[in-house]
Amino acid sequence: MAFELPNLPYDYDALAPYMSRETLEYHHDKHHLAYVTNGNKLAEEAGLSGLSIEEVVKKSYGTNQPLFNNAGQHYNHIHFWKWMKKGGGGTSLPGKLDAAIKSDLGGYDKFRADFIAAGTGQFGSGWAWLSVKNGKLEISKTPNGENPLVHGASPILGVDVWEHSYYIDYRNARPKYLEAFVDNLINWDYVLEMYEAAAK
Ligand code: MN3
Repeated sequence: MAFELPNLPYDYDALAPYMSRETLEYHHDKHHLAYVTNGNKLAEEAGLSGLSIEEVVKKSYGTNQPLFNNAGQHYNHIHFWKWMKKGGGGTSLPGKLDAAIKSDLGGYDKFRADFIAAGTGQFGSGWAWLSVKNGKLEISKTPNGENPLVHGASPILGVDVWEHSYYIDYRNARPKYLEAFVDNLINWDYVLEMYEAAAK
């Protein structure tokens, strides 16, 4: 099925001051739209336009880099919008996630530090991730449009560290953006939803 640009699940002003209307307008309306438009063209050329986004991402990895870049970024952004909400973040996690973060990652404070370090340490464009692999949570980072799906893991939370995601609001202060994302934006209910789906 053809890729489609999803609407943002909130108003363009909803995430301010942590992520501005201007950032969302450029990031969603222009960057994400370009991944959808280019992804559809390349998927059709590759004869893969009938497949789900997850299948296109996995099939194009290592075989069709232009398609993978766009399909990967489409997948990443579909979820990225939903991984944020107004009044998100903070330390009140759903019980099941809180317990898993304690047992697999050493607790919330260590998760926060390691997740921010992964995003800060990604050289150039990319993403930091919280994923489920072999039944356990893990933190990782990937370059460009890559994601944990192609490394045998199920992503349940990701943060975009391309400059287009933070340069308008934070300029070069990527760590400040990552702190604001964790402390004020994460939609833990959606993370839980993906965690439960990954555990099945
Ligand atoms: Mn982006």
